Amino acid sequence: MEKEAARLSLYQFHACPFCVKTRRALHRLNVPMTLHDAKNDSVARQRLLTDGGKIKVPCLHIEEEGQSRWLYESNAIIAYLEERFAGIG
Ligand SMILES: N[C@@H](CCC(=O)N[C@@H](CS)C(=O)NCC(=O)O)C(=O)O
Repeated sequence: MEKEAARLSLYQFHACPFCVKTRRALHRLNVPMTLHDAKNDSVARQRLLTDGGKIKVPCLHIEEEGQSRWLYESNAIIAYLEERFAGIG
């Protein structure tokens, strides 16, 4: 489980309701993940903009087989996490 989750990180704002909803899903599914504060951490913010494509949170960064994918939209992120982690751990 931890090895799987090591390839994921979440770009988010502390107080954004869509981020709160997404973090709740992480807790519920028991998925440990690095969180990046894209409001106050200028390096994380810049990376989200440059590599993800826009400043919009939450955004899930997925690294798989050397490929980088940036998944926007809280509902899409939660659906991805549920498909990948529900019933594990
Ligand atoms: N439909 C999106 C809405 C996300 C959204 O509106 N996020 C706001 C923060 S609450 C945002 O990133 N705004 C851009 C900004 O503040 O620069 C979702 O569900 O993820």
